[in-house]
Amino acid sequence: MHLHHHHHLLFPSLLVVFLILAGGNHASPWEPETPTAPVPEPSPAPPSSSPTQDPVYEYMDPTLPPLLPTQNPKCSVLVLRHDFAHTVGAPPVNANYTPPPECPAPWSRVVLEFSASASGRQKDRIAAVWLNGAEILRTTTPRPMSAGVYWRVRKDVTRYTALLRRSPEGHQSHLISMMLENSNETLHGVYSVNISLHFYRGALCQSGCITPNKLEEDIKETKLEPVLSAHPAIKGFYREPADLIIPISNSDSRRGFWFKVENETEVQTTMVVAPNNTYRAVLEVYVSHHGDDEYWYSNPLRANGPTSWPQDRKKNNMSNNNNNLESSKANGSFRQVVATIDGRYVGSAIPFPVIYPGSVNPFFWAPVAAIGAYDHPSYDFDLTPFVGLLLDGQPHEFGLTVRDCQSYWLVSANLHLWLDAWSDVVEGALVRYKVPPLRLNRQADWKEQEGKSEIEGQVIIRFSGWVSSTKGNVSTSVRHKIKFKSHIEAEEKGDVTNVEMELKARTNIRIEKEDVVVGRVVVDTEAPLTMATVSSNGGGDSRFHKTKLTHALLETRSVAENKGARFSAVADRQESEGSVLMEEGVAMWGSGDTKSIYKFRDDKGCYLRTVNMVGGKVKEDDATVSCATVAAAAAVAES
Ligand SMILES: *[C@@H]1O[C@H](CO)[C@@H](O)[C@H](O)[C@H]1NC(C)=O
Ligand SMILES: *[C@@H]1O[C@H](CO)[C@@H](O)[C@H](O)[C@H]1NC(C)=O
Ligand SMILES: *[C@@H]1O[C@H](CO)[C@@H](O)[C@H](O)[C@H]1NC(C)=O
Ligand SMILES: *[C@@H]1O[C@H](CO)[C@@H](O)[C@H](O)[C@H]1NC(C)=O
Ligand SMILES: *[C@@H]1O[C@H](CO)[C@@H](O)[C@H](O)[C@H]1NC(C)=O
Ligand SMILES: *[C@@H]1O[C@H](CO)[C@@H](O)[C@H](O)[C@H]1NC(C)=O
Ligand SMILES: CC(=O)N[C@H]1CO[C@H](CO)[C@@H](O)[C@@H]1O
Repeated sequence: MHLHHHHHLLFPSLLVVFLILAGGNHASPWEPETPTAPVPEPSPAPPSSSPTQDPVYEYMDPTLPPLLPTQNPKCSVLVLRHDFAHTVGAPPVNANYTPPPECPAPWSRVVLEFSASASGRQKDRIAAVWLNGAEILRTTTPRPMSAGVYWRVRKDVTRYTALLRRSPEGHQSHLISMMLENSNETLHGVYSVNISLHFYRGALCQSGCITPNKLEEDIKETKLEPVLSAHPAIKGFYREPADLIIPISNSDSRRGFWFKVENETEVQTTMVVAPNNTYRAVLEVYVSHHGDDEYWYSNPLRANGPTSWPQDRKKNNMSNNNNNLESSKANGSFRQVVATIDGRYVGSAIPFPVIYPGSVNPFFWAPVAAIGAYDHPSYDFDLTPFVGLLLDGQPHEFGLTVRDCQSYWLVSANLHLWLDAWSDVVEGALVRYKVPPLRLNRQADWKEQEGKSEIEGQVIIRFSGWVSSTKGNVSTSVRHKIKFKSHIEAEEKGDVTNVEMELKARTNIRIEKEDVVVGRVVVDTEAPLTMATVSSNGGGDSRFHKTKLTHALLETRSVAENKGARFSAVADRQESEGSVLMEEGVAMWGSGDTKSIYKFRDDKGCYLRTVNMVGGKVKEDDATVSCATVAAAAAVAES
């Protein structure tokens, strides 16, 4: 089957498959201290601006199609509608959300649909959506180069059922909030946003599920027993939605529920009292990087390293290469978001370097967003081994920090707790805790603006604990391996730069009951990035940058539980090439080609989408659910 994509396609056969990186978030973060340059940015090719301002031009994040069952959602509710015109410094916009009485929980799926349009040219902005202070979507807006731009993000939010349903205390109404700081003063674009929730009940994969050609064999070979598919993220940690979700977020929400982290010594904390009948815990962390760390993945290791990154010129107002101004954007190209309980390390992740729609070369990302830009990945830490420490009825301090960070990061987390309905008191203990520090080998060799920086490190972390509830005495062992390598090089007085990053992480979770293994979860993640830039004088104060960039997010998950096993694999890759003329940090002119290849495979089926954008125009947009095609594409990619 070969399908051509026009906006949104329904894939009845993929009913149960969800977006892992559903839409996109965008927006170059609002930088209050950087005045928006008055210079209009000519659009290279795309949309002729529409005088009627009707949404006519779709920006997209070509990932897995969201769950679109042949059956319609049981209920759909528009929960928030707002025009973000001049919202700098304003608190989040709030609306009451009432769980739909005509389709009460439980739901087989809940899908959040974020649809937005821009009335004109605008910068990209960071935004988030919270439900009762718990984050459910971190997103960036695109960087619309004309009026009429619209886009959609659809995300499986079933894991937030505890926040979406009627609360046990009987409160009918919940608070949904959204933050998007926009300024329509210099660029006049107003962002109009609608947020809806779609509730599904009943089996989502009835008779119409795909019978993939090649997959049958795979299933036999690996003795996998196919079961109902779900969003890959849910497979690993949220097979059943939690009973209670406690936000680890800013209780002073005037500037949003997220915490702003300015430096590595700053630990943001929330006190939490866990119910005495908690038997499982997962911490889900959302992060985004801004300001001096917008390009952390390409930051050199010393303050007066290369200054040719376009963004440095913006801040430092450099018109030529020979001034040896200090770059504020040093500190190396390594960041690690770390979660603690009472000061003790309980989990960490090296964040996937999301490239914002205004970053590197804005013409790369219009109309196709960079990986994760419209729906930032979140990071899950299984805290079940620590549950025993939380069962004393006392408040415990949950902390979030970003190692080696510079100003600023926006961080928040959700503590998902599963409660034993049959018991008032659960017991548990942490048994093993081996958490060596992630030691980094840092090397820098710079002479003026030429040289190189290297950072390398790896660590294996292990902890385990038991929790005894009416579900039995269950031991959970977590093994987390992180491997990181980054190389940054500059030649020709900083005019030629090369950035390479490799990030690999593997989480193994083993669940045992009476010394018998009853479950296993393995999540493998890889995030390679390469970026090569050649800069030259563009005339006057401008600089001309030619960039070639490749990046990818690869993730495989497998879950074995009782007699069932499931797996999923996502490979989301992009290759971009193009030029941009920057003047005082503003893209004056440019062009970009981006090829996106998104591959998904699980025990139920496959999906491949290829979008080829040339000079800002989509030249090819193909999707297929043929596993043979996906396998062939995989073979090509790996050769
Ligand atoms: C928001 O919803 C309203 C009412 O359904 C519709 O007219 C408008 O076009 C929607 N806007 C966007 C950006 O989807
Ligand atoms: C910004 O948007 C608001 C609300 O739509 C409007 O009243 C105001 O005139 C706009 N400002 C500019 C400079 O366009
Ligand atoms: C870190 O940031 C906090 C909050 O802005 C500030 O109070 C503190 O002085 C900073 N620490 C360092 C070492 O810069
Ligand atoms: C950058 O420097 C030039 C020349 O020194 C000056 O005219 C311009 O106003 C400066 N721009 C900013 C944004 O500081
Ligand atoms: C939870 O357990 C602790 C310690 O056993 C006890 O002090 C506390 O009262 C219990 N809390 C509730 C709500 O039962
Ligand atoms: C649960 O099992 C662990 C060993 O796996 C044991 O040390 C602990 O005492 C058991 N707890 C209970 C309440 O039986
Ligand atoms: C690795 C590194 O260079 N870390 C530095 C980051 O910046 C802070 C202060 O801004 C320094 O204290 C760290 O040593």
